[in-house]
Amino acid sequence: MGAKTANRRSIAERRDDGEASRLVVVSNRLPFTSVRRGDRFRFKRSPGGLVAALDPALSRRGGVWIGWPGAEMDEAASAAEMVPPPRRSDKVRYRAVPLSRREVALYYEAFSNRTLWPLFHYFLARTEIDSASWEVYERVNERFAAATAEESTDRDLVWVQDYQLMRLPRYLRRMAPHRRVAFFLHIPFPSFEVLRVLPWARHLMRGLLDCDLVGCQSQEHADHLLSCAEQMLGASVNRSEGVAYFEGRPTAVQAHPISIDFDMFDRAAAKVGVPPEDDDRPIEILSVDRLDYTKGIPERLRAVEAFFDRYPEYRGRVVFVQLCVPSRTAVPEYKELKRQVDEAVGSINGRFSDRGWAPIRYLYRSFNQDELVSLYRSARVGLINPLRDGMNLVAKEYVAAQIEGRGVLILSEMAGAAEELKEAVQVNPYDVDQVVSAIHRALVMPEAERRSRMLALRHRVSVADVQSWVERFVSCAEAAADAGGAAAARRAAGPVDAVRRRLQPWLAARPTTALFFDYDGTLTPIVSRPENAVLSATARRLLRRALRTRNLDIVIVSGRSLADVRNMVGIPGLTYVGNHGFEIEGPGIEFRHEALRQYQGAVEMAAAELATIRVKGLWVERKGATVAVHVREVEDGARRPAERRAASVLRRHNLRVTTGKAVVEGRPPIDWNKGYAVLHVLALRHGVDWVSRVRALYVGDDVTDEDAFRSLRGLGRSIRVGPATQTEADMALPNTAAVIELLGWLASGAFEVDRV
Ligand code: ADQ
Repeated sequence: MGAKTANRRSIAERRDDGEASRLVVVSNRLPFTSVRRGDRFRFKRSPGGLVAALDPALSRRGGVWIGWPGAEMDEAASAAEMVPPPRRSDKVRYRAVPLSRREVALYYEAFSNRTLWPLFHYFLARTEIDSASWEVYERVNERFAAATAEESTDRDLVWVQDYQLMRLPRYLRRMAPHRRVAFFLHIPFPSFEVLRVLPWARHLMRGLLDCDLVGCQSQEHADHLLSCAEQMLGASVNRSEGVAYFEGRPTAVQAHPISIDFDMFDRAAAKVGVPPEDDDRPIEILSVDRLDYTKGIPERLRAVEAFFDRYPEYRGRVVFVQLCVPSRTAVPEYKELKRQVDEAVGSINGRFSDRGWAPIRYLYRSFNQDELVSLYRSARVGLINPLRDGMNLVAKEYVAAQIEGRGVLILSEMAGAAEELKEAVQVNPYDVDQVVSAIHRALVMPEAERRSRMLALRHRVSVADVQSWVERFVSCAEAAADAGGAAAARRAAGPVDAVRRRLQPWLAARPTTALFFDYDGTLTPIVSRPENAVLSATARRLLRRALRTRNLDIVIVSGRSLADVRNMVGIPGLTYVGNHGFEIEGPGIEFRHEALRQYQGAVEMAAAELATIRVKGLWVERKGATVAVHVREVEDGARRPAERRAASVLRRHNLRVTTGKAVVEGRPPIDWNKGYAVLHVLALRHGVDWVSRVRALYVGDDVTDEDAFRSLRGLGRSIRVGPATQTEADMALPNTAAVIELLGWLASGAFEVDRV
């Protein structure tokens, strides 16, 4: 079934019960600018592909477009006056979210354009980190969410656009838990290592994971988003299905490459006459960009200069046409970029110009569509090599205008478009030599090769145009929302989610978290021989990550000897508690209980006597401070008597006897256990008044862990692993796998989100 059919049917289904499912588009800007003229507003329509694509979809289905009208908040005007008055026949309404001057400065110019924009385009050095602008970004997103909640119903599909509104879904979900929400990111989604630079990265991720669908420009961006969901929030991710599960609900994460109105460009190009190939006029190489540092204009100009140096025979025969649309002209960085570009063009033209020929034609203004198409049409080469770009529509527009298939597209491999436009000559825009070679190759490329490449590109863009982008996105969003509702209900019942939901607000209320994990039966499943209880690679990876997580303190607690448990886990830097608490070692802690020396002789003598017991399957483990008799491999009928015998030997040596899972242990008869050890560690690491600053959580499965559960009652929280038993613990998890899943979430530090 094609996307179109799926889309129509789902709309029809919803109309059966009388009310239509409308499309509610939310974007930073409305598709027009409201300008005050006296006591009324005038509306100037914004040009652009997105407006042209969404408008027909909105009119077909009916809906609302919510956004900022471009005008500053106006004491004298209400939001209703800032949008065109609705007419009875209109199926589309507009809702203005007015912004104050300060909000525009901090939410839009600062956080959106000086923090998110450079960071998401991998310009770390240009990324400003400022909590005041983050605060305003939050508040504005909340306000957009309130307007959206008011304007939509649970039948509608809310479609949020772009990086200015990444927190909106979080607020909307709180205000309207059953809204169907989808999000499309027009810019690249960066890799984990880049995104983590942002102190509020987790908050953004949470915002996105409150959607039913998040669409990215390319599969690579979608993959980055899934990794960040996993690593920052501990979400469980299914890469092959493209789904992240978080807080009991799934979010589909998919590539939905945006496109252009192919037919419109194709028709417009057909109206423009094209000069014959053997014309004497210089060959044109065309670049079209908003003047933005991500587009790599100075880098491109360096390549142009290097080209005329390396291939002097093209002087007088080739002209580079650089079109720039003015952009963000009030921002100092953009003013500086403009100066840099002006200077570079001047210097290259000064160097090479000759008898009426200049190597660069530089046009700094906006062009209307016909002028643009005519330039595309006459250019032999489209040089589209941004340093980083979400998609880059110019590349697709150039292709659509090549109706004879003569032109060559040189495309940056850093643009989202590179994933689709495989037949372009692809370049690394930072590699000036490679760009120079690509220009030369394009100029000498035989016509047959040019045509086969360009016709293949045209086919790709014509079948995936912007109308099919809208339809496919909407139908995938509806499918994800409908499937997600059911899946959310199923998963919400999951034990890890239940525990996570209870822990989240509790953990978030203190700056530091101390996590205590028992080893056998908690981090690893119980096996018959202790030496076989090997930590899984996943558990080890998560513990390593947890060790690096800010404000997280990890302690491994075990009945094993200290050396043994340290060796089994094998991660330096953690705190280890061995021998049920008699030995502790970790950063800044070196502890052996003072009574150990006193009872060492008794432990050794008991161990020697126990070693003389001849029962098949029974074996004795000397653990230094304590001794254990293992009976798991003793056959059923003989186990109880063997346990009794071992216990009586231990008692005779004045040792305290504890019975665990198929093990009898003897230890010094002093009041000390895992529970005391846990409190001791907390006091040593965080001071005696740790309760006011630290959340302590203990996870264990054994009877000896009950001491820790008891010690933490009222001070911390505890989780018992395994089948329901009588326990002192507050919560339960069914098995080791569930513990590891919870560890993933804890290691991600996701619970910290609400601490801010
Ligand atoms: P932009 O960064 O604005 O968009 P791009 O995709 O290239 O980048 O779109 C630019 C648009 O402006 C094109 O439609 C082009 O025709 C037009 N344009 C460029 N120069 C012009 C000029 N001098 N006069 C008139 N029009 C001009 C963001 C992301 C992109 C993503 C789009 C859409 O940064 O990566 O492709 O959104 O999702």
